[in-house]
Order: sequence, then structure tokens, then C-alpha cells
Amino acid sequence: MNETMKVDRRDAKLAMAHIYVAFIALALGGFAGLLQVLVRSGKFTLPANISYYTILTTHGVLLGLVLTTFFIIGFQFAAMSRTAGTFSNQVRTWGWVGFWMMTIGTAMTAFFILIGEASVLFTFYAPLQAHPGFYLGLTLVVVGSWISGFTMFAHYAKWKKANPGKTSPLLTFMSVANMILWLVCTLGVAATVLIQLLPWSLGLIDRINVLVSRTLFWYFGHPLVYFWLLPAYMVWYVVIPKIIGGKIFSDALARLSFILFLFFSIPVGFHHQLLEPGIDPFWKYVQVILTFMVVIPSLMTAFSMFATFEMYGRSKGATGLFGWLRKLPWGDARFFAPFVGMLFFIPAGAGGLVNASHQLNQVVHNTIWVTGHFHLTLATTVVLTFFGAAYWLIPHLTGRVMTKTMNRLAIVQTVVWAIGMCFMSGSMHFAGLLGAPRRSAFSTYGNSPQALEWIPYQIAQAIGGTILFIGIILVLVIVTNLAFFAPKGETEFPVGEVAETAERTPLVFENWKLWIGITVALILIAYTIPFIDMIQNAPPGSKGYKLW
Ligand code: HAS
Ligand code: CU
Repeated sequence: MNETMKVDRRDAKLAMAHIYVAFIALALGGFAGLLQVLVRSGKFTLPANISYYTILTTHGVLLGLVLTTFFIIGFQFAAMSRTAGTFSNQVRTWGWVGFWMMTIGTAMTAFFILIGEASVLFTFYAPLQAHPGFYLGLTLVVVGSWISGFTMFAHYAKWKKANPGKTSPLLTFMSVANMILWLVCTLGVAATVLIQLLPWSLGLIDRINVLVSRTLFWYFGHPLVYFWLLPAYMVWYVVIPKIIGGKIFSDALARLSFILFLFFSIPVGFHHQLLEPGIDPFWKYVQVILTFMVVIPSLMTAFSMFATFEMYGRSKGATGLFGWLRKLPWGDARFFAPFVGMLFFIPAGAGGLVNASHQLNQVVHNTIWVTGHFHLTLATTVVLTFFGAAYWLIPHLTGRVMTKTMNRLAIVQTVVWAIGMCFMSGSMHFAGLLGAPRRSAFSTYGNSPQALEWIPYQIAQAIGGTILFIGIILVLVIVTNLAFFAPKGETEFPVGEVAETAERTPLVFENWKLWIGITVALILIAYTIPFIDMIQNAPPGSKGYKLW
């Protein structure tokens, strides 16, 4: 076996470079978030004529796109080096090329947002238009991430060659699956940026088909959220069992759930466009059904996590229905933070089902309920799991150890985050049900009679947002400590073993040709006809070019 227990120092540097950028994005994006809740409370105005939308774009892009992508790629590089062996020099060099392209792209994008030339929000829908530099920066980020993806595929191929007939290490398999998902879905955003938005913002064409651009965006936008979620699932499936001292419930089930995510993540973008005219209700219906299919692998994950916890608890002598809960290592932040993330995913997922239900979507669409939904899913479930991973990943990569004090601070951080999010996301959900719009500054509706009803919730959001900002400061203190100041030493990169009782993993899971084939077929079924409709029925005045 060429498995290593420790990530090679040179690979560790590559992974850490990504993680630094991720946490810098957290610091800046978190500050923008604080400003936002203060503005929305109606008690604060931004100085120097800065637009609310500039701040909102900064927040969404830095946290939704930069923090996530950098953390995920850094984490997956580390996971692959740990489980499939040290990178070759060539793989590592390409990893750095990807990193620098993404970083330069991010800097460009951030620059145009901060000078107020790209206040287009993280979804950058037309007809909002940004400076061409914003789209070019995004393109660099995406192309850089593709390079990182192919780098990971190359490393995986090398492992396969050296280990014919063997199932690949679980974390490596999962990283590859997530990068395939990413590659397939980013084709949509690359298409709208390169064929539509960039030429339009350069003035080469004077109009674009907005419906096509939104559809291409959501072809990407939904799988994007699973690209965020799957690394959290990697931690839940593989790392958490080891941390609690238990076993992975089933390797095959974990692989199956990742394959199902690949199939059903992409052909579901219409659930973000349910209220959009111009899409035949039949195709919305098809995609809603597929959305409910993609819930299944999450339910499998919930089942698997419960099984892991219960098996472990019972092996320690727990009895009764929930006796196993008492046996879990509550004082260990590496467990506690992701566990709280799991707990929040129960209401978060339920909210997702509400969103996806066509009729209920009419109540919540474009209200701040949706913002509440993704602050539970992304900003709690995923982010708390990433924090929990950082608590062992960073010291592992920097050759340090987490002290008891830092561990205690991390527990406090998790509690602070949970309380802040209850206030913030809870009030967002309620205000959304009362019709409070998302993405609106107080000044735009502050005097309407209906808005009076929303005020208490906006104040609760400001309180929650302030608590969360304290949470961000705490995590930055911990991360800085782990990266630069914690005592030198060895920290484990925990990788769980599969329970003896589990079935052997069938080799068919590595049949990527088959899985990609099914993925493409599902995409074609879900999108071909509605897409032809959109182009054929493009609005008048399109000068013969149906895409713009
Ligand atoms: Fe969503 C909008 C539907 C999941 C993120 N979503 C968004 C947006 C974002 C986002 C960012 O159908 C806004 C985009 C924008 O700016 O417009 N979402 C869903 C559905 C799911 C879902 C059906 N979303 C996510 C995840 C995200 C995310 C994950 C980020 C990471 N979402 C929608 C829809 C919209 C939407 C519509 C559009 C709304 C509109 O009108 O604009 C599902 O995948 C959820 C399935 C999850 C579950 C939960 C399983 C529970 C588990 C935990 C087990 C706990 C344990 C601990 C083991 C069914 C796995 C237990 C211990 C104990 C002691 C109890
Ligand atoms: Cu979605």
C-alpha cells in the first residue's frame, strides 16, 4: 500500500495555501455580512455612498464562492494525498497552477466588486451588468478549479494503475466524484459567462437572452450547493467515525450516495426558476421530481450517521432508544462542531423540501425565507463542518497540535454560532413568511405599512448577525493559532475504517464511464426540450441571434 498516514510536507503547503485564502475570505465576507444586517435593521447607513448591493455582493461572492471553493479544493488535495499517497512533482505543480489562477481571478473579481463596478450579487443575473473584469476574474477562478480537478483525476488514475482491481480509498473516491460534479456543472456557468455576459459587458453585443442566462446559471447553481455539501459529507462519513472511536457503517452506501448526488444534482436547476415565465410547467414538474430524488442520498446519509453513532454507543454499553447519545465525545470540538452542523441540517433540509414544492415555493420565493434556508444549509451545516475539519486539518498540515484551551474556545465558537444562527436564520424564515423580500435594503421599503411587521425580525437578524460576527472572530483566532502559534507536534488526520459487518464494496462503483453517461443522459432529458423552447421563443428584437 502506498497510503501514508501523514500528508507530505510539500502537499501540505499546497493544501494550506488554499485554506489561508479561504479564511481571509471568511474575515472580509463576514465583515460585509455584519454591515448588511446593520443596514437592514434600519438603524445604520453605510458611509461614503457605498451601495448596499456592493456589500451584499462582497458578502455573497467571498463566502458563497471563494471561502467554499478554496476550502474544498485544499481539503480534497489533503485528503487525496493522505489516502492515495504523496503527489508526483507534476501533479503538485499543476495544483499550484490551479491555485494561482484561482487566486488571481479572485483578486480581480474582488477588486471590481469593491470599487463598485460589479454590484451584481453572487448570482450575477442579467440584466444586472458588471465590469468585464468581474467576469474575467470569475472565468479564471473556474478554469483554475478545472486544472485542480484534472490534477486530482491524474492522481487518482495513478493510484488505480498501481492498484489494479482494488477499490480506491473512500476519501479519494469521494473527492473524484465531487470534482466530476463540479466539472460538469461549471460548464453551464462558463457558457453563460463566455458566450453571453462577457461579450455583452464588453459591448460586442447589445442584448442577451436573459432566460437562457438564468437557466445556464441554475444548471450550475444547484449542483454548486452539493459541491459545498459533499466535502461536509466526506467528513461525516469518513472522519467522524474515527474521531468518536467507531467504524464507518458502510463503505458501499457512502459511495452509492455520492453517485446518486452526481446523477440528480444537475438536472434540477428549475427548482430555482419555478416562478419564471417562459418555462413549460411540465418541465418544471419533471425537475421537481428529480429534486425529490436528490433528497434520497441525504436521507441515506442521515441513516448512516445515526447507525454509526448508535453502533458506537451500543459497543460502549449504551441501552435504550437514545442512550448512545450520552456516549458521544461532546467535549471534542472536532466532533461537536460537525455534529451541531448535522443537527441544523434537519430543519434546513425540511426547509429545502418546502422550497422545492412548487406550490409552497410561491409563498417563499424571493422572500428572505430563502436567505434563511441557505444560512442553515451552507452557513451552518457546511461551514460548521468545515470549521470542525479545520481543527485537525490545519494542525496536521502545519505540524502543530490543538491545545485544550483552543479546543474549549472551539466549543464556545460552535455554541456562539448556533445561537447566532437561531436568531438570524429563524427570524429570516419568519419574516419571509410575512412577505419580507430578500436582497433589499431597508431604504427601499422602509416606509411601507407592511414593512412595519418585519421590523422586529430585522432587529433579531441584526442581533443574530452580530453574534455570528463574534463567532467569526473566534474561529479566526483559533485558525490563526493553529496555523502559526500552537505548540509543535503531531496531529492525526483521522480516517475511519469500515465496520467488519459491512458488505464488501463492489467494484462497479469505479465505473465512471457508466456514471457520467447516466449523468449526461439525465441532463439531456431534463434540459433539451425546454432549452430549445427558450431559444426558439426568444423575445423579439434578437436580431436573429437567439442567444442574445
Ligand atoms: Fe437549497 C435555494 C431546495 C439543500 C443552498 N438553497 C437555495 C439557495 C442556496 C441553497 C444557496 O427547491 C439560494 C440560491 C439563491 O441565491 O437564490 N435545497 C433544496 C432541497 C435541498 C436543499 C430540496 N440548499 C441545500 C443545501 C445547500 C443549499 C445542502 C447548501 C449547502 N434550495 C432549494 C430550492 C431553492 C433553494 C427549491 C430555491 C428557492 C427559491 O424559490 O429561490 C435538499 O438537498 C435537502 C435535503 C436534506 C435533508 C436533511 C437530511 C439530514 C441529515 C442530518 C442528519 C442528522 C444527524 C444528527 C445524523 C432531507 C443528513 C442527528 C442527531 C440527533 C440527536 C437528532
Ligand atoms: Cu437548488
